[in-house]
Amino acid sequence: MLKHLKESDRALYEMVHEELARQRQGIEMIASESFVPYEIMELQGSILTNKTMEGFPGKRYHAGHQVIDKIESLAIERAKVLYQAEHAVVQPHSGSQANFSVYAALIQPGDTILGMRLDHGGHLSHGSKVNLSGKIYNSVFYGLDPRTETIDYEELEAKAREYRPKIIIAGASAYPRFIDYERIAAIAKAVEAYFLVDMAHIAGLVAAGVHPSPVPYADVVTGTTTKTLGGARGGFILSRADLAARLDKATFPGVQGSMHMHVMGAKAFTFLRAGTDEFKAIMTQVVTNARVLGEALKAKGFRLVSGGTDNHLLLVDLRPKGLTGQALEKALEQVGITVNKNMIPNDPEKPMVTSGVRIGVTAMTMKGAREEDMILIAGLINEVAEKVSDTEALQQIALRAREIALKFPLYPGIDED
Ligand code: DSN
Repeated sequence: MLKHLKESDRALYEMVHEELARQRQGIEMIASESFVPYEIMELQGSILTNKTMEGFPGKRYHAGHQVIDKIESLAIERAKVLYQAEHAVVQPHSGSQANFSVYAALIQPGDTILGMRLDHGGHLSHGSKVNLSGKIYNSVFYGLDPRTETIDYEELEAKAREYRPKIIIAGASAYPRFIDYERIAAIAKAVEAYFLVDMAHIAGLVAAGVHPSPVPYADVVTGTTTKTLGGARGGFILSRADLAARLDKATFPGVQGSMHMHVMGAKAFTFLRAGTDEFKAIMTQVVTNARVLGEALKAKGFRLVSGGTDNHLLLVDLRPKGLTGQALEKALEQVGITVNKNMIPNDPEKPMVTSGVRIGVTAMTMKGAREEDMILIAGLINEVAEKVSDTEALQQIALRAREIALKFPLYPGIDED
């Protein structure tokens, strides 16, 4: 791996190897992470990076597009087939960029958008005031029902009727439950709003058919090819055919310039792989692992926001353990278990402290972890929670965490040249 870099930039080469060792030896549980197959790294490191290209297949602003047209068309066709969508845009550099393309396509600056509160699990690009989406557009929010900690659809409807948004956004970064797309679509129709679903976190689960698809209900669906899709680092958009031209134009020249052809190649492979039985088996295991981990943590006295999970992640309320998210994240990091602190609904703590952690199982499942490993990991998380300040105990737990991580070789032999 990186044999040329090894000669020309030893310091950077060693940093990459240091990170490889961290990924191999650690228990990775950041909910937006996964481990990509070799093909993704090959494509993202390929000569495709050399080509500058703007426009769309058959209508380009640079010459030499014969092969590039074929690759982009392949990625588009595979995305459409995978999600049974009428149109796909595969140029967005990220999920956030994809969302901005949708806004640029469908609404004007100053128009109102209705999204899920960031501190209830929504995403920055859904109108947060600290994000450009909340500065350009007039953003209003819905949240969770405090009793069930699931989306408060009545509040969503009331806000939709009060503010008459031009777009209603569903989708989240830290929401462990199914979303009732049919119900939100009906609300959007009643107030004549577009319905956008950002399925970035669950795109792999949807592709595998282990999570309901928003495509039949939404006007537009955005996603990323990372996270549960486990592929290229980028975004994409799906829509009905009648919105195709507006979404294309909003992406280029509206929001982006040239596209990233090496990532485009990797996206084409991502969409192919996500349609295989092997991928479906991994996603099925992701859902099982998340459920088993959640039950095991509950048995140890942790509280899960909404009581459980339907997808790849858990939102854990640490107040019953007398801990903040910041304290547990730090202690877990010391033993090689990587999670992120996360606000829980109506969190009394500040965003850099929080009362919760978000735990995802995609990466470890892609490495090969199964139910029995989830139970062991839950046990370790509990031990850490009970000994956050006991350095000696944490050192002992770290040895056991490393043993679990090393059961699943990551990219064996990749560092041998
Ligand atoms: N939205 C961030 C996350 O969920 O971790 C990054 O994709």
